[in-house]
Amino acid sequence: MQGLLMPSIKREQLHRHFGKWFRNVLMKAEIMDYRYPVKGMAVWLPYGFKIRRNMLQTLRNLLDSTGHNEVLFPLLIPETSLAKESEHMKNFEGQVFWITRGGLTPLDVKLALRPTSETVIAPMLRLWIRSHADLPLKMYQIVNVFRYETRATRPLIRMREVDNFKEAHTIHATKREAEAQVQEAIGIYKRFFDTVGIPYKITKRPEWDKFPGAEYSIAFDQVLPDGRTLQNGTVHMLGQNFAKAFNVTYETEKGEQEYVWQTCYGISGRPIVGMLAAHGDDNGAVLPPSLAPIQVVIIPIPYKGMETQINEACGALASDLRKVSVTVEFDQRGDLTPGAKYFYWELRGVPIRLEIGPRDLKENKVIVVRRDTMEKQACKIDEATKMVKETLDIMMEDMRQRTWQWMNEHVHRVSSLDEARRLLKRRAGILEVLWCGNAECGHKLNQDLDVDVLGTPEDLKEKVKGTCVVCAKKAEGILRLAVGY
Ligand code: 5CA
Ligand code: ZN
Repeated sequence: MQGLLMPSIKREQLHRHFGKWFRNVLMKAEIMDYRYPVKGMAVWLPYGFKIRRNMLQTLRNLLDSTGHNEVLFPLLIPETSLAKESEHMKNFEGQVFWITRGGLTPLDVKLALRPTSETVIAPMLRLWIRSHADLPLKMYQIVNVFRYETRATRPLIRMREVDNFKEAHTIHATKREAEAQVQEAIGIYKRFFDTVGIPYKITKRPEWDKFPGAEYSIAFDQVLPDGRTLQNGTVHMLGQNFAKAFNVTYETEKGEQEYVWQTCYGISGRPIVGMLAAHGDDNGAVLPPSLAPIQVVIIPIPYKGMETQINEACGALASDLRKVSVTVEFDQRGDLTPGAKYFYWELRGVPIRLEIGPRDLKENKVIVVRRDTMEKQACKIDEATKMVKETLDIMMEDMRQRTWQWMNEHVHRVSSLDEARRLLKRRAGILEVLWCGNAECGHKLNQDLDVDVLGTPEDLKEKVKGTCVVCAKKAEGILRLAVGY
């Protein structure tokens, strides 16, 4: 794959040209090749695949440790199932890839490639659930889903084949338990985003923008460097809508039949965008140590007559680091200068670079370079493992703090439409306005400001005082607005 990546790479500016920067990094850092001949579908490259796997494993661990069981349902949905819940069908019908033939034979019942899996799971719940003793059921699957998106497709952000879709589905006896599950899911996602160093605002989507078939939807949004927001994941309260459509009931302790209550929550590959955007710089990716496939790269600085000694010192250091579970790459490529190697690994965002040259070796030293700040420090070779471990921890914490600070600086409370317009013009991020609670005023904001209505804060407990920014009636709460992806 060498042809893709070497060496005359034009650097792109993260903040001025985020879109270009992002595509450049995806390709040049060997994360994803988006040139596949079907729109909205892409190829994971080796380095990207490792990042993807680490991210996926992080979430899998969180779900496993909170009582979710991993399962795998089929890809195809008979039209009769997809059509059962009317809101769901209304919304997804136009977004579905349909299979109408098996070979040359037309199918009696059209089959949909799953756009998500509520209607895949529901018919099975009917078979599995008898009584309250069978509940709760908490499961998840990691699959590809297909959506014939009509808005502009973009790598990872808006795919038509959404791969590594991590969807959880839970079934409960009571509304209270389902509500509690929504809260647990929010907690799990917070931990997930914290672990991978992605900041978020948690917002309840407005009534008119909830997941089709849900009672309400809660989303995690992040401000990207271009001021637009990215929805990195959502948690939905499904209520009894699907249970009623599919007639999924259970017998209560009193012997009565009741419909079950459901929740679902999902995260796609989008957080990889979020992670790259949150930490990257003009030199490329900066990966958080928690996700980096390679945490440390060791680069020998060759010197005539000392090659063997330098390589031996580097090799010994690599094996010491591996012993303490640090992932290391010892870059021994003979055809590249140290400078070319720096460039190569910087682009890929490897958190720490270690260099050993002739003078360092004489002084028993190693040079430690942090990717996030590019700070250089010398350290004794026999203290290097300790230093690396500590630096990885410090970096993780620093990166998390910087990105949260940046995000918080891009959330603005505004009190007039003029102010909102001004801020939107300079792509300032998320705006918070006072709102009367009426959908009409929400739609008006959407139209007049050409902005998306994210919804009402779930992460703020604040009694508001004042008037609606649109109609000047008494405000009932805050509404968040942003230009979304
Ligand atoms: N069944 C529910 C929970 S799994 C569901 O499908 N929810 S969703 O439609 O909101 O999708 C979950 C998350 O997937 C979204 O929050 C968004 O971050 C991501 N997502 C949705 N559509 C796409 C797409 N076309 N490409 C990439 N990511 C997507
Ligand atoms: Zn109003």
